[in-house]
Amino acid sequence: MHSSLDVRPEIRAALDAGRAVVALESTIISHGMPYPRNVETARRVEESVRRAGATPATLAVLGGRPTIGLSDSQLEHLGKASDVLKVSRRDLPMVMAGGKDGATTVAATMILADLAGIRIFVTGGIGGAHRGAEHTFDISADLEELARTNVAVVCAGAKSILDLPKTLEILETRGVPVLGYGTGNLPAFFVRDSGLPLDQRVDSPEQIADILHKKWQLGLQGGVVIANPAPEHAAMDPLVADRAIQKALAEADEQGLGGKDVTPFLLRRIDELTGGESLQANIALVLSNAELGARIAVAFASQDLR
Ligand code: PSU
Ligand code: MN
Repeated sequence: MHSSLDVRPEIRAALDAGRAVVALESTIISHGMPYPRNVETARRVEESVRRAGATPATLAVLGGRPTIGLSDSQLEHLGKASDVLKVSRRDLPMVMAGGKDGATTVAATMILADLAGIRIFVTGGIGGAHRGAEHTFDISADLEELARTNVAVVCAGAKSILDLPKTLEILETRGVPVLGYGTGNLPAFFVRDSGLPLDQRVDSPEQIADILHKKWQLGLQGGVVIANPAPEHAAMDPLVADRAIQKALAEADEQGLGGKDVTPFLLRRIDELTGGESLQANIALVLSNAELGARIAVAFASQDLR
């Protein structure tokens, strides 16, 4: 275990024993959902991982220390405090040197999970190439991380605030498998189907765990995206979602937003514009991803023992 990490004893014990552990990110808590629903959801997500037989580990940087597994009051702090930084790969050293608190993005969570030896990570949606990326060069560091760090990311695809075709092209170029769970098309977060075909459909956690083992046994560097469509009952009507997304994108453009502020702004505006409907969908899909991620982690750990 890397010496810069603070690891909760429960998680260290599970890792040492080769039991299933699931990493969870914290940017979704600090910058992806409003208080108090964010903290409530973070707790339910941990619970859902436990129910499916794995140990949850929410990751963040606290007082400059990369922390694997948060206490209840630490979760509350991350969800409530307004000065928690959004931390991606490039930000990690500064937040550590400054002794600050940071919520980790998909990219930074993958890095810390990898250092801790956690191979399965659950979130809502990954970052990707933004619309207009050919002019702005705004492409999430998440894609770069997926190309280099050996952690599997269970998500509901990505929101169509992004340019999803470009996002898939980049993942293909960088050698990142995208597996549709029970679907042949990429899910688009609130919306179950983006209409974009994937090359690989998978139908069981065991099949996914086997693919992960094969990839890493061969020494193929990088992650895998496991795209799980939002539960039917909570998914949004594509037209309703799209209207909110278009409006939020136009506002971001008017305000000339750039850099790390773009994604949190869009997430917040879409929640506001849909009067909470998108937040409901968001919560339901994260819970569903947590259950799937835990089942994959259990299968992955048991295949490890063979
Ligand atoms: N997309 C979502 N919800 C999120 C994020 C993205 O639907 O919470 C967060 C994740 O933490 C992701 C980050 O890693 O935003 C990507 O930010 P950026 O586009 O600035 O790389
Ligand atoms: Mn960006």
